[in-house]
Amino acid sequence: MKRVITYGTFDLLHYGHINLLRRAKALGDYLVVALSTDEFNWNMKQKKCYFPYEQRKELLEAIRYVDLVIPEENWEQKVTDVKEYHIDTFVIGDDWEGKFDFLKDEGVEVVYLPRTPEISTTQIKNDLNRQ
Ligand code: C2G
Repeated sequence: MKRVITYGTFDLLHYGHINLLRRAKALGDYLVVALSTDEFNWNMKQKKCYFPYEQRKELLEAIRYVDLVIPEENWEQKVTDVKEYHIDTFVIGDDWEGKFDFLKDEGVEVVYLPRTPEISTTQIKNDLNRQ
């Protein structure tokens, strides 16, 4: 049973997120998604989510590729998460290229996947504001 983990905000869920989750799941048998809490988003990523945590969690749990959703509350928890959930592979979009290589020291494979072009939550918000 190969276990994969990824992290993110996943606000205004879109096909770029789904492409990431599908490819992440294809790397193993079990996918954990660590979902950024509203506090973490605001305090550490200066992101104000449209959907609060519970609704973003519900949306993710409805996706066939996702097996478990846990809260992401800080930048440091990745090292303990990979131990606690017996993770073999960490996956994230290549906008984070190189940022999480330290997880290799925990015996975890680190994979950066190409982002899906032309779509982002920010782009959606901007387009809607222009209408
Ligand atoms: N993503 C993608 N293509 C897009 C948009 C997003 O592949 N067009 C990927 C991102 O690279 C990330 C995941 O989808 O792997 C979730 O994106 P965000 O919600 O923007 O995640 P982010 O705010 O980058 O949070 O500790 C890590 C952070 O929590 C990552």
